[in-house]
Amino acid sequence: MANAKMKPEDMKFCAIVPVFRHELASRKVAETLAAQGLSIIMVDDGNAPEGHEILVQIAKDVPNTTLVTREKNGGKGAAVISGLKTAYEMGFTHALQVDADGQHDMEAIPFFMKAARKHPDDMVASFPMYDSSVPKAREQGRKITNFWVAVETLSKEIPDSMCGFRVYPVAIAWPVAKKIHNYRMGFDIEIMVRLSWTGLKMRFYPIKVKYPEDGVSNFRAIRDNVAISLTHTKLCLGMLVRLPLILARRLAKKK
Ligand SMILES: Nc1nc2c(ncn2[C@@H]2O[C@H](COP(=O)(O)OP(=O)(O)OP(=O)(O)O)[C@@H](O)[C@H]2O)c(=O)[nH]1
Ligand SMILES: [Mg+2]
Repeated sequence: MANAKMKPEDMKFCAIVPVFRHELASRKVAETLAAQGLSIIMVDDGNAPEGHEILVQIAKDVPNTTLVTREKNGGKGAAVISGLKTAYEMGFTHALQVDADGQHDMEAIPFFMKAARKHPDDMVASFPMYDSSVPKAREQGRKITNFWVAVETLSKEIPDSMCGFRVYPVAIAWPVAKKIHNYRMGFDIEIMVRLSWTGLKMRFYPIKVKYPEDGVSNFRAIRDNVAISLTHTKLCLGMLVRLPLILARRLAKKK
């Protein structure tokens, strides 16, 4: 793997922030990331002209912010793929993916960066700790996804695949991400499962998540849940194809 034996001093961190209809909340997110010394790749996922102007201004105001503009809205997955491509091209070794709506506890960033520095060749990801503001249906959907991800990876190594707060080792994640054609909410799940299939070690830590920061959610119950179900169907088939490989790797690990 390209990142093997990477030394902590060679690591170059950035944050990827996909933005759709969250341009107002994203300023505080960007300022907090910059205050932690992070370079920022903000992806404008086809926002309306007024939203785009706000993001242009944020990129001017907040140090080390690069704005990637997608002409048309493509979905969260499409936005993160654009962000990872830019991170790869700019030479960043690690990318912290974080939502623009400020749902994630930004105070956890130093902890996650420290974990990534300690384990530069691994994926450092999160599982959500909700307060009472979480919609029950979303919590239920997450449990169903957790079940299917355990089937798809034949393991319990991924306690959560939907939380959009995670640190990717870019040289490993980008080659996988660029082959994924899952541009909406299924992306976070699919890349996690596919990275697990490559044998990438994953480390999970809790993060506090609240609902909602600015009241804007792009999650569409029917459209996104249908897409997520299709994602699981595809990944279950993918698991069957890779079954010998997954089992062989499991056996090798046990020895
Ligand atoms: N859903 C969605 N999000 C997008 C899109 N493009 C970029 N994003 C960003 O992806 C992140 C996740 O979107 P949210 O609408 O917060 O979706 P979510 O966090 O799964 O849903 P909630 O838990 O209801 O907030 C945010 O930073 C969005 O601004 C898009 O087309 N659809
Ligand atoms: Mg959100």
